[in-house]
Amino acid sequence: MKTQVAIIGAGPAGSLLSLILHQRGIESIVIERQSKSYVLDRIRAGVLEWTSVELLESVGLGERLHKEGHRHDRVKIGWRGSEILDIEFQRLAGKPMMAYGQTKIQEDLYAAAERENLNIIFESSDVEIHDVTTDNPYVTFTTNGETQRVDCDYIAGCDGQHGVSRGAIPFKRRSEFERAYPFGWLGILSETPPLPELVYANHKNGFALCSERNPMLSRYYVQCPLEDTVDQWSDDRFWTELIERLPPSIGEHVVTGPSIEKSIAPLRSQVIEPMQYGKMFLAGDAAHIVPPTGAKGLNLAIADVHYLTEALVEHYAGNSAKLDSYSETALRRVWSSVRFSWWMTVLLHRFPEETAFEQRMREEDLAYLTRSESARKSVAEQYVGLDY
Ligand code: RFL
Ligand code: PHB
Repeated sequence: MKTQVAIIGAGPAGSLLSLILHQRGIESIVIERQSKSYVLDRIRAGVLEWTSVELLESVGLGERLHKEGHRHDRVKIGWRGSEILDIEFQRLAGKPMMAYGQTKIQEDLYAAAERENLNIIFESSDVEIHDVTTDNPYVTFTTNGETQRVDCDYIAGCDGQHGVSRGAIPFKRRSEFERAYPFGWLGILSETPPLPELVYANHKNGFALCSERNPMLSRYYVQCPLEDTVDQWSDDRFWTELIERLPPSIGEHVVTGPSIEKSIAPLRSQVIEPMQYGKMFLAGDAAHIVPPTGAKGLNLAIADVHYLTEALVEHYAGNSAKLDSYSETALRRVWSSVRFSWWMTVLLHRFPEETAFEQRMREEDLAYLTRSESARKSVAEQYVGLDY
């Protein structure tokens, strides 16, 4: 096979990249390891920055997003038992956020891929990247028991944190920056009405988060030890812990019910530099991971795709300046989100080895945010995200 851009991974980054390139007259083939239904069943992100919403609108994915998404103008942060900090990001930073699950975005992307006849090859194994530093790079993989080869101008590595693309950059040519956090998030979905607002909490038992997927589907998380397994967390134990960690005036409104999904995710920050090697470009989780506390991961993946499509479109029109500086441009935004996600994580979790001193420092940060509108404005600006 032959195409202009071979894309590895059909998660949000890879499938959005293929769609926008197609709309701008550039051909691609997407190679995905999993089946379509497997990708659609993964429960992940829930909250979009407004720049992400506008980008999805601009490629024709705005209709269901606006119908089923729920706009949020603020988040609340519970701390020291009953205190509540209100970050009104719409008022302070001029933009709202949108609660719209990654599962729905992925459904919208696959529906658009079908409508526009995009070439996504699911269940492709043994993906290998070849000759990226030459003018004739190619990708090989196995599908239906046969080895296939795609020759291309460029390769986009959109294969997430466990993909193969980042490994195509020789060890000596890449830098990795990493922080693993000593805890995970236990997340559940339940068919109960969510709270009207997003609520984060710092409590002596650890972090908690209340979010939503739709008016009858709630998404909640609590911090848990990394060694925990879901069998140790009955629904009863989960609801008791969640409600205990919230300020009582908020916890009393939580509607409990049976969980329909329960999983534990570790928390990590990681950045790979540069995001380009020869004819290969990395985008999304393939290049960077953030802990979900700042709600940035999917938004960064969408931003990378924006920068990369603009760069490829200009390149094929005769100007390569943006393609040459793709890594630098994307990394500026990446580091700003990595810093914010790290800061939110440290502010809102309890670390196993810490002392009462660290907790006092954290509470002082929260007290300062409560007193100072300029401090809240700074958090609001970072939460809603930079313009492209
Ligand atoms: P993905 O979604 O991991 O997709 C990568 C795709 O590549 C495929 N793949 C391969 N294909 C071929 N060959 C190989 N060798 C391959 N290896 C992998 C995979 O099967 C997959 O289909 O990466 P992408 O597209 O970069 O998208 C990134 C987002 O999924 C991720 O950043 C977010 O989910 C992070 N995240 C959140 N982001 C937000 O912006 N807002 C949020 O509120 C938010 N909440 C979250 C989150 C992530 C979470 N978890 C579970 C990590 C909440 C949680 C709990
Ligand atoms: C979610 O709804 O899954 C969600 C919301 C906010 C976050 C992380 C995850 O910071």
